Amino acid sequence: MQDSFFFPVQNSTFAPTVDGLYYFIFWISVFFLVLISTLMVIFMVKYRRIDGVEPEESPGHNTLLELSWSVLPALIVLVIFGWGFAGYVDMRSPPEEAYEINVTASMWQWNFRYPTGAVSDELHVPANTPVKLIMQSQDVVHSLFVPAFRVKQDVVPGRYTGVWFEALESGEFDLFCAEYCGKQHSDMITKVVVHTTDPASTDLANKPNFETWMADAADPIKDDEPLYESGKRIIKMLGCVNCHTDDGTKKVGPSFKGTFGTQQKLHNGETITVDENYIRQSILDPNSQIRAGFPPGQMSSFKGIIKDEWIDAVIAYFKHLKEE
Ligand code: HEC
Ligand SMILES: [Cu+2]
Repeated sequence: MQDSFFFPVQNSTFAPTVDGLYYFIFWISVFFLVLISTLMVIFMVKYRRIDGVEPEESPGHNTLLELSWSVLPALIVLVIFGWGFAGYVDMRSPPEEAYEINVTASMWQWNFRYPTGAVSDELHVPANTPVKLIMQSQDVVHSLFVPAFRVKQDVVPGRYTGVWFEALESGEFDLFCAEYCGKQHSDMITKVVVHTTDPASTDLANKPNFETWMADAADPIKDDEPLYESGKRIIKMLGCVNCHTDDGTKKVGPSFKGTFGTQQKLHNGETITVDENYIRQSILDPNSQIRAGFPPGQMSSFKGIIKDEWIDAVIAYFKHLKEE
C-alpha cells in the first residue's frame, strides 16, 4: 500500500474505482488541453495575416469532422457518467450485513458508539468487513471525511445520514471534519484504527485484533482496579482529554486536578461547590452551568454517550486527583 502523487493510500474497496475515474478524467483533460493548445498555436502561425496576401475562400464545412467532435465527446461524457453513477450507487448501498456504528458529531469532536456499548473518540473498525456509519450532529453541519477510504459524507442536525466502506488493511488513517463548523473546526481531526479480525494476530501497528479491542472498550470499568483508574481510562476514551487536563493546566476547559470540593464562580456570578452533582450535570448538560473565565458552548452534552457507571468512575477520578 503506497500513496501516490495525487492520493493517499488506497485502503477501501471504493478507492480503486474513485481513483480510476479520477485518472480517466484527468488524462482526458490533459489530452485535450495539449491537442487544442497545440492546434491553436499551429493555426495562429499558419493562418496569420500577411500583408499583400488575400484570404482564400472558405472551403465550406467538413461533415465527418463536425460529427466526430460532437459525438466523441458525448460518448466520453456518457462513459464518465456511467462509471461515476455505478460507483455512486455502490457507495450509497450498504450491504445488509454491514457492521453498524453510531456517530455523533458536535463542536468540536466525534463520538463513535458500537453495538457492544463501547464508545470511543477514534473510529475503530474491523478490516475486510463492511462497516456502516449512522451519523447525526448535535449542532451544526459537519462532514466525515476519511481520505484513505475515499468517503466523505455530511453530518446534519435533525436527521441521520449514512456512509459505508470496507477497509482493506489494518493501520491508522486520518479522519477529518470536512465542513467548516466554527472556530475549532480543525480540532475535529482524529483517527480511524483498522484492526485485523484474525484472533491470533496483532498486526503491524501492534494493535490488538478487533475483538480484543472491543472487549476492552465495551467494558472500561475493570473489577480488578480502583474505580478512579477506570475513570481515567474513560476520560481518554471519550476524548475529554482533548479539552481537559489532569495536571492543573488550563486547556479549552478547566483542569480536573484539585477542583473537587472547591468553590468556583460561574459565568452568572453564582458560586457553586464542585461536588458529585455538579460534575454529573456538567457532563450531561454542560451549558447549564458555565465556569467563569471559560466560554460557553464549547463542551457538548455527553447524554446518551456516557453511561451512569462511567460518570461514577469519572467522579472517583476527580476525588483521586484531589488527594494526589
Ligand atoms: C470540546 C472541549 C471539551 C470536551 C471534549 C469536554 N469538555 Fe468538559 N468543559 C469544557 C469547557 C470549555 C468547560 C468550561 C465551561 C463549562 O462549564 O461548560 C468544561 C467544563 C466541564 C466540567 C466542569 C468543570 C469545572 O471545573 O467547572 C466538567 C466536570 C467537565 N467539563 C467534564 C467533562 C468530561 C467528563 C468530558 C468527557 C466526557 C468533557 N468534559 C469533555 C470543554 C470540554
Ligand atoms: Cu465539524
